[in-house]
Amino acid sequence: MIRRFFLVTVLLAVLGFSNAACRKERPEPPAEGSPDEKASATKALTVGFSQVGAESAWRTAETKSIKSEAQRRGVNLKFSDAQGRQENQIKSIKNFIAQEVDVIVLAPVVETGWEPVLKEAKASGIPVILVDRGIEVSDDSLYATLIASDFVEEGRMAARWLVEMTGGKVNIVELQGTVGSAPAIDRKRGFAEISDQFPDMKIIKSQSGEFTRAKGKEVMEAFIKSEGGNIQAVYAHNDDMALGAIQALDDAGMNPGRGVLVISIDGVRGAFEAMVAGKLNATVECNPLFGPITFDTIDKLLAGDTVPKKIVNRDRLYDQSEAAQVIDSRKY
Ligand code: GYE
Repeated sequence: MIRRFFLVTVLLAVLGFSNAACRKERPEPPAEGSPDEKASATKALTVGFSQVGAESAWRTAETKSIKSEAQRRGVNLKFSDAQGRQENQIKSIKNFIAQEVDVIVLAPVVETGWEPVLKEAKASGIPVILVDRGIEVSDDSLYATLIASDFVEEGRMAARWLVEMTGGKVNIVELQGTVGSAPAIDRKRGFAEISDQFPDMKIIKSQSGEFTRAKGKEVMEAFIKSEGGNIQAVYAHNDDMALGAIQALDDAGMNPGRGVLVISIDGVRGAFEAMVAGKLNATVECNPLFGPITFDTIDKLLAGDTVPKKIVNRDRLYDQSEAAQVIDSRKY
């Protein structure tokens, strides 16, 4: 009797122990096909997201979209705001690697300088998804995919609109985005591709306004000081800088939207408000709502499905003619 009791106790202890050890390694999966199966598979996911910062309304909308989609799907999102600095992004990627996240999502502030840290991620077997901005690397196996708009085409769209409005005769000042960033480089290139075809379409000044409203205003004030009445149009690489420039033009009594044409890129609510007020002429939409597509892509990647190397978001231009009609339906 005593012997049997002893055996049972030992057996239970062993079973209990091995069960606990198992549980530590991997949680009991839900029964196959059960309604919770899919949700709980996603729930186990940990994703590190290294964001550029909060320089613009566009950026804030992107952050919100990714955070809320993560929450909706029960993904454990580790969010890191780099405050516009690449070294902060590199640090946070190293942290994500140390924490053994399942996937890293990176919105890279600039195009170059990523190889060493992405090699570390690759060596740890952690896939990296680039969102919204591309990078320059010699080995493109360092990232799984890039989800972004075609910034060159956005620049072309802005320039074509200006050609239509002016017949290709116009003096332009350009407010560039963050130096070295993909959208600043490509939006400048796309615009120039078109404007170069018109000898009287001249970019008389071009400088970075760092994608912010405050810097856009400051640089515009300097442009007004040096060029004054020569300025016939403003091309801003994002809406925030255009809104800053509009303030500077208003302060100088230069009548933005009429006396001086203003065109920008992003399509945020503030831009639609400025179009309704007649101060901004047009904006090229660049959709920041990355949440759903980012997590759909992560699911595909982890399921072993082939994911294209580049997923391109489609953009279009809005001008004052439809701003009032669509403003209420805008999602950001
Ligand atoms: O246009 C701008 C921003 O990378 C596409 O970054 C993005 C750009 C966007 O801060 O507003």
